[in-house]
Amino acid sequence: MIESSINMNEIKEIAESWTYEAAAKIKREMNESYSVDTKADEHDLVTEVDKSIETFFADKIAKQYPGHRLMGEEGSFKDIHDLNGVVWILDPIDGTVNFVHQRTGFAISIGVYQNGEPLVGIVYDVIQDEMFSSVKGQGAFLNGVRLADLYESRLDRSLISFNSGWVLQDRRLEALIEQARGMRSYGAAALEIAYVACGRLDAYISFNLAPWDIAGGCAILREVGGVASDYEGKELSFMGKGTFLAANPGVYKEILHTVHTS
Ligand code: 2AM
Ligand code: CA
Ligand code: CA
Ligand code: CA
Repeated sequence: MIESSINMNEIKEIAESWTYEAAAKIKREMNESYSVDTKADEHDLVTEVDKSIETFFADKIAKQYPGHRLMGEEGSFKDIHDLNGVVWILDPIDGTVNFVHQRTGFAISIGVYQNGEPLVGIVYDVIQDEMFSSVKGQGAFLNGVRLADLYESRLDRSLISFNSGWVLQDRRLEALIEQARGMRSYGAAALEIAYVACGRLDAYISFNLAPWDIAGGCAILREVGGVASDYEGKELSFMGKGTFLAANPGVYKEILHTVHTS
């Protein structure tokens, strides 16, 4: 498929409208009783709602774009072994622990990628009604208002976010805690990347993220000049799990320097 045959603006408009529809469905379903299961361990939850939202998008995409493929967290990823053509990388609910325990602080995340390159990004905070979106080469938006390009900030003036548990795994994070202005933790990777894009955070770090956690946020971040890679500075593959660093461009350089010297 050649890129000129793809209408990125149409994809963004349609993805946004499906996302609003899916969000209304989540809000209805969260007020009814739904089953909650654990996946790998007690930290890792999945609900009936996660699955029903993935099915909602699978049906919509198959009907509207039969040539596109879906890589979703709740099962559809199993059929995807490469990023050839157009792939919708979906997290139906990012921040499921927040969804179950806090009933806020979760998002729908979509990255529409063509041959591994981001075309469209969507990260929607369902309860706060904040729609972060982007189209390749056309900028990123929060509720339709264009986000400013990130200027190069400094680590000593930065807010950094990661799950506090990661400190137990990688003591190099202690140096960052010392050097940053402050730490935050939201428990929803897609939102935390979107927050880096809009300047609420200057960096977000994780040691175990999948493509659907990061695809939407990375598409958005790129449009404002933010940087994302794995924690050692290597390029992301969007196939398989790994470490992750998203940051303001100035802070990114300082974090990688700290990682490699501590
Ligand atoms: P999820 O809610 O879609 O599972 C929590 O800090 C963040 O990391 C969330 O974005 C969560 O996504 C993601 N995450 C990825 N893998 C995880 C895992 N094995 N257990 C818990 N959260 C995970
Ligand atoms: Ca999950
Ligand atoms: Ca996720
Ligand atoms: Ca999820």
